[in-house]
Amino acid sequence: MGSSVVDEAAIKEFVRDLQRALIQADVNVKLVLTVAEKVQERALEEKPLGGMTRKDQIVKILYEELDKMLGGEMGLKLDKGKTTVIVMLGVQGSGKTTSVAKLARLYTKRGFRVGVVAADTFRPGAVTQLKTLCERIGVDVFSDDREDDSARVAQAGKRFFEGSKNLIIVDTAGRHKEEKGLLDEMRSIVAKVQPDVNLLIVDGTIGQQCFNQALAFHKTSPVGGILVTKLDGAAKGGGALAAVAATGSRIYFIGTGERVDDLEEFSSTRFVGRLLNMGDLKSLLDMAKELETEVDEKRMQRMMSGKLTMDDFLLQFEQVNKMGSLKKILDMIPGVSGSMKAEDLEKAERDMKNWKSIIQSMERKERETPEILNASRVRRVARGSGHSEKEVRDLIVKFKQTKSLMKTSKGREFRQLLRRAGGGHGASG
Ligand SMILES: Nc1nc2c(ncn2[C@@H]2O[C@H](COP(=O)(O)OP(=O)(O)OP(=O)(O)O)[C@@H](O)[C@H]2O)c(=O)[nH]1
Ligand SMILES: [Mg+2]
Repeated sequence: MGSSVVDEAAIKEFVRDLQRALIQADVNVKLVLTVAEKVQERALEEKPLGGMTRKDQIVKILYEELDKMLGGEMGLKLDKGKTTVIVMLGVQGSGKTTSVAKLARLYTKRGFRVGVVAADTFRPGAVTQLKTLCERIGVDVFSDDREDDSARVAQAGKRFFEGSKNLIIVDTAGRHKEEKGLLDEMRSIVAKVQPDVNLLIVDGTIGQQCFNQALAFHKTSPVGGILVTKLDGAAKGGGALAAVAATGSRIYFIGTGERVDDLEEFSSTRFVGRLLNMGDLKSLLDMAKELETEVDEKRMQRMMSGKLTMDDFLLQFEQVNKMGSLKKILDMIPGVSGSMKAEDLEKAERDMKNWKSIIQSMERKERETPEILNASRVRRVARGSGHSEKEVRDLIVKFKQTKSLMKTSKGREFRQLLRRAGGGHGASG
C-alpha cells in the first residue's frame, strides 16, 4: 500500500516536471494540460517495463501521446507519375521563399523535375530573391514582372510547367497592407491553381501566435501540411503544435538554417526530444521496444515449456487478431482446422470475444493454473461472465489442446507464426 502511494506521488511529480518543460517550450497551455492529464492517467495504470525507470516510462507515454497528436512520422509522399502543385502559405518573414528553394533542392535530389513559380508580386525584390536562390541550385523559375495579379501569375506558372515538371512550387507573398488582404489573395491563388498541398510555413520561434495564424490561413485555404522554420536556434518549436491543433495537419519538414540544404524531414522523436530538452528520444524508445520484446520472449519461453496460462492464451490470440492473420493461426489449432470459411472466421472472432469475458471472470489463481477449475469454479465463472457452463468447459478444452500442441512440432510452427504476428508491436502499442 505504502509504496503505491509513493509511486503515485512520484508519477505526479514527474508529470508536473514534463508539463513545465512543455510550457517552457512554448506549447499551448491548454494542450499541455490535456496531454498531461492523459499521461498521468496512463502512467498510473500501466506498469513500467522491467528495467525501465518510472521517469523513462512517463517520457515514453508522453512521447506516444504527442506523437499521436502530431500524426506520426509519415513523410510527405509525392508521386513522380503525376504533377503535384504545392502552394506556400505563411506570414511575412516566416521563411516561405527560403523554404521553396529548400524543397526544390530536396526533391530535385530525389529525382523530381521541379519548377518554381514566383507569385509574390507584392514585395519588391521578392522575385529576385527567389531567382537568386533557385539559380544556385539549378531550378527553373517562372515569373512575370508585367503582371501584378499574383493569382494570374500563379496560374500562368502552373500552365507553363505542366507537362514538363512533376513538382510545381508556388511562392507567395507574406506582406500586405492588412491581414485580410493577404488571406483574400491566398484564397484566389488557391482557387486558380487548385494545389494538391497548401503548405503552411510557420516560424518556429513565434510561439503562441501560431494558433491564430494557422487557423486564419486554414479557414481560407485548407492547410494540408506544415513546415516549421528556424529550429536551428534556441527555439523549441512548441508553438508549432498549436498550428497542428488548429489545422489538423501534420508537420512534414523542419527548417534548420538559412542555407538551402538546411531542411530536415520531420521526426517526432527528435521534435518531442527537443521540446523536452532531452535530445533525440529514439534511443529511449528503442530501449522500450527491446524491453517489450524481452517480456514477450519470456512469455514465449514459458509457453514453449508447456506452461501456458489463460492470460497468455488470450493475449496471443488478441495480438494475432490485431494482425488480421487469425485465419492462419486458427487453421493450425486442433478442432478448428480444416478449410475456414468467412462465417467460420466470424464465429472464431465471436468465440474469442466470449473467451475474453470468460477469462476475465476467472480469479487470478484460475488464470494461472487453469487445472484447478473444477465444477463449482466453472459454475461461478459461467455465472460471473454471463455464459453457459458448457461454453466455459469448451474454452478449457481448447486451452488444454493448445497447451499440449505447444510442445509438438506443429506447436513450433504455431509459435513462429505467433511471434511473427506479435513481433514489432512497437511503441505505439
Ligand atoms: N536561421 C534560420 N533562418 C531562416 C530559416 N528559414 C528562413 N530563414 C530566414 O528568415 C528570413 C525570412 O525568410 P524568407 O524566406 O524571405 O521569408 P518569407 O516568408 O518568404 O518572407 P516574405 O517574402 O517577406 O513574406 C530570411 O533571412 C531567411 O534567411 C531557418 O530555417 N533558419
Ligand atoms: Mg518571400
